[in-house]
Amino acid sequence: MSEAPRILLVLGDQLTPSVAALAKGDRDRDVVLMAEVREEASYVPHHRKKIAFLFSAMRHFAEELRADGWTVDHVRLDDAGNTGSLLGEARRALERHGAAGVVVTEPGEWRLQLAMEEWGDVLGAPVKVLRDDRFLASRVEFADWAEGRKQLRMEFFYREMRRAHDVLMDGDKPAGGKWNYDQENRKPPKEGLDYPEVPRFQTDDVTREVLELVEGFDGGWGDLRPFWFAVTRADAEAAAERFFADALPRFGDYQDAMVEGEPFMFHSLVSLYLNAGLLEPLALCRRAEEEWREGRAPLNAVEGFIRQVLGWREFIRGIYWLEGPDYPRRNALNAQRGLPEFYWTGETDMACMAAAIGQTKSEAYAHHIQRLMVTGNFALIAGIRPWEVGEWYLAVYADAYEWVEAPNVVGMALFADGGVVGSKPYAASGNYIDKMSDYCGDCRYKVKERSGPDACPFNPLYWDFMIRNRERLQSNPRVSRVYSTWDRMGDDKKSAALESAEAILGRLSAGERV
Ligand code: FAD
Ligand code: DLZ
Ligand code: SF4
Repeated sequence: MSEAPRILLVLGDQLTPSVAALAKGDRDRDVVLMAEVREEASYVPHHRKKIAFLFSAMRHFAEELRADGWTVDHVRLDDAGNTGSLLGEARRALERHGAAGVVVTEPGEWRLQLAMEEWGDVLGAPVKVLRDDRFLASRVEFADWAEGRKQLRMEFFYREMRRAHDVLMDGDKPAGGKWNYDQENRKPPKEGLDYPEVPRFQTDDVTREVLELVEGFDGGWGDLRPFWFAVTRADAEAAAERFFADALPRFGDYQDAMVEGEPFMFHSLVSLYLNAGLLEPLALCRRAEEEWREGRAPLNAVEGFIRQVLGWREFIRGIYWLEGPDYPRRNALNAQRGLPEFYWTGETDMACMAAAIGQTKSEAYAHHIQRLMVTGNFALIAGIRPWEVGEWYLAVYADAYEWVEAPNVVGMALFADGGVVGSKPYAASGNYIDKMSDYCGDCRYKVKERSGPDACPFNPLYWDFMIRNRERLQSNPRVSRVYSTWDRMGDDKKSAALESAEAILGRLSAGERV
């Protein structure tokens, strides 16, 4: 008698042929289950482009697996009987196929991880959760690295990853003699730069059907069309190749720059593909290294890109699992203001915020410095509740899953973890934004004014933040000199700044336009 099949559950962000559940499966016996479910599509108001991307990529992946000999049971959102949850669909699939149990690769969020730990009891069938080996550092390896360290710093982790995976190394030395070329990667934008075209992919019948489905979906945020993301591995690889050829050489120089009307600049736009499993991190790093070794891209660009993928991405994930399920709700600075409505509407007079939010609404994308130093910085200095900021980031970006969103938001942008991810808050006044962008010229606010109704809101809010948190921050050697500057300022300037901040915060509380 043939053995009962197992249900190999593949989640929407596990679209990798070698993902653990498939690697451990038996294509002659097991059934692959993929399910579009309301619960996953609405636990935050995801960007419509993000939902469409994942649903279309899931459908394409299901076809690829079928062509590869797998039996795939793909449940559509509008299928009759769809229970709306992964657990419900696992139960139905167990019954439909007379299956002996469920095998799944560990999910990317505590929410699902904790739920899955109970699934076996609820379903009355064995549920095996396998390690996700698509990351270069496993949760256990990261925990081992972290153990006994007083502070976890990305730079040291990154060096170990470079050594362990022999990336950008000359023997046991870093290629070029230095581990990190970040100092060369902070050029402000200059006029006349020629930005590469972002690869935009045609929609096929599968994607068109998904777009109609998402159009009728009640929930979600942002502009669904025009839809241009890659939805297959082959197209995602083509998108990455375009980046290596067209943008990588200048990726480093202008990594931190922001330009009105240029949402993508020289960035790679690979995060959504990487995080859904359409691309693999080590392969991307090796391709980037090849561009340097072949003399087609400079070291500062290539090292910068590799540091983001091999360093930051892995470090951030390690922190998420190390710190535990309460991490997204941490609030070390006791920030208690609600998220201003303009994060959703984009209706603000601050040109930098309007640009970042506007392109987020249309493209489900903003690059790192926009996320960190514009929308993140504002939320930090205005004292917005971290979990509300987190929900916004988790919803609005096509690449957002809690394992990567939470440490970036709660840790890096808001310092709400008290210094686990970063050694100091990334608080900045308008001066930083002015230096790194061309936003301020057309803004209704004046970036050089420190107080008063026309002052750039980032200026008084910056000081208000520093003073509100003085007790906590002034002993930090990386921040203390800011307090010396404040202490040297005249009383009239100090009170004008704090009064302006109070006025702005009052307007935010009253829901008035800022
Ligand atoms: P590039 O600038 O081209 O960088 C290359 C790759 O490096 C990215 O694709 C990404 O995979 C990786 N990377 C770079 N920085 C980070 C980082 N800090 N953490 C993890 N990976 C990184 N990234 C996400 O993938 N999902 C998120 O939900 C997310 N939320 C963020 C929230 C905030 C507040 C901040 C400050 C950053 C966030 N990031 C997030 C990190 C980073 O902003 C995005 O990875 C990047 O902007 C994606 O665009 P790109 O592919 O063009 O990246
Ligand atoms: C983000 C997302 C969405 C929008 N929809 C689905 C879905 O219908 N089915 C599914 O399996 N996964 C979906 N996902 C991705 C999951 O939310 C993701 O696997 C978890 O958040 C863990 O990272
Ligand atoms: Fe942003 Fe201030 Fe510049 Fe306006 S003046 S764009 S609010 S930094």
